[in-house]
Amino acid sequence: MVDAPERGQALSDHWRAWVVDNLLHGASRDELVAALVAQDVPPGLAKREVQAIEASPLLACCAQFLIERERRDQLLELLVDLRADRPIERRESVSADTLFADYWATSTPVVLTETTRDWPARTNWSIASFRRRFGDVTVQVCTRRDADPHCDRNFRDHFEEQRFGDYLDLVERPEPSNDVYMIAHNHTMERPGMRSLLDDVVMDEALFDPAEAIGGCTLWVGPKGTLTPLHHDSTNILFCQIVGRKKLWLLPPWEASLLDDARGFYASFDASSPRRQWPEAHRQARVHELVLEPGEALFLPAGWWHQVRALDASISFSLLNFRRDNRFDDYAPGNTRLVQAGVDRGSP
Ligand SMILES: O=C(O)CCC(=O)C(=O)O
Repeated sequence: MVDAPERGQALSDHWRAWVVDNLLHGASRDELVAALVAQDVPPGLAKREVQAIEASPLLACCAQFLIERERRDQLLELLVDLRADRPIERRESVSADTLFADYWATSTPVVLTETTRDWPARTNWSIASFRRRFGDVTVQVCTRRDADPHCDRNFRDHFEEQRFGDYLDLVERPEPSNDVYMIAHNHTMERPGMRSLLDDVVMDEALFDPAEAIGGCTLWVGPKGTLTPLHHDSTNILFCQIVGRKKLWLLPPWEASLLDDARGFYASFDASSPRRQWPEAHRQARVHELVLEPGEALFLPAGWWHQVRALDASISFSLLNFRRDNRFDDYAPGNTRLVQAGVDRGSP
């Protein structure tokens, strides 16, 4: 029981909201009056309140929103049912036309096992070679991550400039750590001292625009054990795992329950934890788990939820500079106008 149903000669706000909720979900006036009376609300007051709420234009307005929501939910459920057990495909590589038609346009992830086969990065990139080539370059990394459970959301609070060589000493430590991580937001590829890395990347120019590589490509370097929590992006990404392995948990954007408690780009739970520990609303969600081996690339469509754990000291390289408009900034379900205004009842 949240509070007493009665406040003087009226129902409390909580109980009024309870009446609205139940009317919208099909309860009858008599059922609601009986339930309120069972909570010691005088019968006359219970009947008056339920009748007043039934007649309110606010209830009609809420009903209209619910109808619209139910229609969209039906559409999402149709999509979920149609795609239910489709596993994530693994292919050697695909042409630009196939990628755009079969994966981009259908929001379908795919692992490409041979896409980076001819990249000099495959032989030239390692922690040791990065130290030799770039050890004295000043880079930015995220530090003190362990002290902040929302370190990825608060990434700016964790920025620190370091000599790359000093950072790589931390990356090479054998014990797993999520305390330091060079992430996309550190904009490493935009540092003049680091741009020669692009010479080690072979872009399919039908798929990617090399002129957009600076700003459109990102580097992730971290120790074994880094964890990027469950989130989505608003761009399509070709995520290339160059050194070490990473484990990923993927959920499609149409797993609609995740939208309800998303905040910003982040979901509310740890997809790697046992399912029984997830919020009840998400326990039926279909999760795809996969490990990217060194050299493998994942095409990850905009909106797909992903959580990433480094199984080894790791270097990953992402390309976003597709030859298609790749900004879906309007897709921000965890940050809609009313969520920003703080009126979401689910706000933490
Ligand atoms: O590799 C990681 O830790 C995270 C990668 C990621 O989330 C991304 O590329 O959007």
